[in-house]
Amino acid sequence: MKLELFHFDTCPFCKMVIREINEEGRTDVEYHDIYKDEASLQRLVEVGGKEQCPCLFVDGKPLYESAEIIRFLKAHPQEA
Ligand SMILES: N[C@@H](CCC(=O)N[C@@H](CS)C(=O)NCC(=O)O)C(=O)O
Repeated sequence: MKLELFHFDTCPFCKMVIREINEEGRTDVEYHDIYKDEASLQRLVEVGGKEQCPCLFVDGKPLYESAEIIRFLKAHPQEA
């Protein structure tokens, strides 16, 4: 399962998701800062349909809403 988090530095909802990732000790999430990488912003808008962060791409499919993302991460621990 490929996990990619679209985020930016000053986004409090992104920070909640990143805290969860760190607390779980996950190393399986690839980060894309949408304001440091124009291609990431374009991909988020093209695939997700909006610029809202955080957004977790799960095998390329967008999942918005920090609470939903955290729920998903808890339900899908990092695979060995
Ligand atoms: N309910 C959402 C709120 C997310 C949100 O408001 N994100 C802001 C940044 S902190 C954003 O991306 N705003 C731009 C937009 O929605 O287009 C969540 O919990 O993830």
